[in-house]
Amino acid sequence: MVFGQVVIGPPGSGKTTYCNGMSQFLSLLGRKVAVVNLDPANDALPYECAVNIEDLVKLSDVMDEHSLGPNGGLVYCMDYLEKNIDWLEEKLKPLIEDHYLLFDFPGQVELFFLHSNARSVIEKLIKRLNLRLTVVHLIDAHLCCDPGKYVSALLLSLSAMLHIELPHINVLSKIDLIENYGDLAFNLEYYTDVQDLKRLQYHLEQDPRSAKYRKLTEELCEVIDEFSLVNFSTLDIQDKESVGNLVKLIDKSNGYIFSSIDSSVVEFSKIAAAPLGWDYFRYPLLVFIIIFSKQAIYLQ
Ligand SMILES: Nc1nc2c(ncn2[C@@H]2O[C@H](COP(=O)(O)OP(=O)(O)O)[C@@H](O)[C@H]2O)c(=O)[nH]1
Ligand SMILES: [Mg+2]
Repeated sequence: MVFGQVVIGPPGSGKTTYCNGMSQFLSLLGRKVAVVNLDPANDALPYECAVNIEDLVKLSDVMDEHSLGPNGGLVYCMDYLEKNIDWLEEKLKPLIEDHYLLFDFPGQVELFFLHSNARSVIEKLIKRLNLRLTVVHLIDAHLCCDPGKYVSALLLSLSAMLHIELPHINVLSKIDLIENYGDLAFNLEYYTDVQDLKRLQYHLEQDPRSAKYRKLTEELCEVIDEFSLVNFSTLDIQDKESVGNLVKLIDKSNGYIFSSIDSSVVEFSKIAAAPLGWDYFRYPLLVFIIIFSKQAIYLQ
């Protein structure tokens, strides 16, 4: 079984930095890690990538040839990747023997709640290569400083969870910088636990830009509340403890923590094949002697 992570999130949320930091952290834990760059807009990669979408399709070529902007170009690239999924499968086959996979996806958020191409790429890989993947959705923590942006981050997270349908962990990234943006309206737990969104209303109304969307925002908050699916972990990629806590969560969600059970299946099969060697009622001989001698004393 092959385990890994699908790293998504808006542009600048820290996906590439995360893949770099996470691959180094996991390597220190003794795992063999392969990072797969599926973002054709990533330039100057900080990590050594095992597979690069640039070898299949280049965003600049697509934009030139089809007169597309960067967003349209990225949708085209994902479409092209889906059509050429065999190329990616062939590249990954040698790695799945013993590697843990990290997929660095593009930041265009519509790819993960509107279009089906990226989801289809992930589904095909899971089926063909028998992968166990968790989606790690990075959201820049500074969005907590603006109630309107925070609600849109919640909505984006919920939409991505419902669209991709995989084990999913939402993460407030760059949490080390949050103090730089001034005081939050509530303590950090309020934002990570996503409790009682009605309390945001007062703060939303303070912003004249949000006032005119009051009713809409209220309804959106109700939808998020009713689904009750979104919460956040936090991450400072430079902090060992922070990365370690996230790894534990991810390992639980994709089943990595149970992977060593596979090797014990061999041991279990030995018991299954052998004649019944355990007896619910059996006592060691010594226990029998003690019970028997006690009874003998009692009878005297
Ligand atoms: N302080 C801090 N900066 C970060 C962290 N993660 C990413 N960054 C910075 O955020 C910027 C965008 O990161 P990048 O990985 O390119 O984002 P991407 O577009 O989602 O791939 C870069 O300048 C990173 O150095 C973090 O945990 N803490
Ligand atoms: Mg990137």
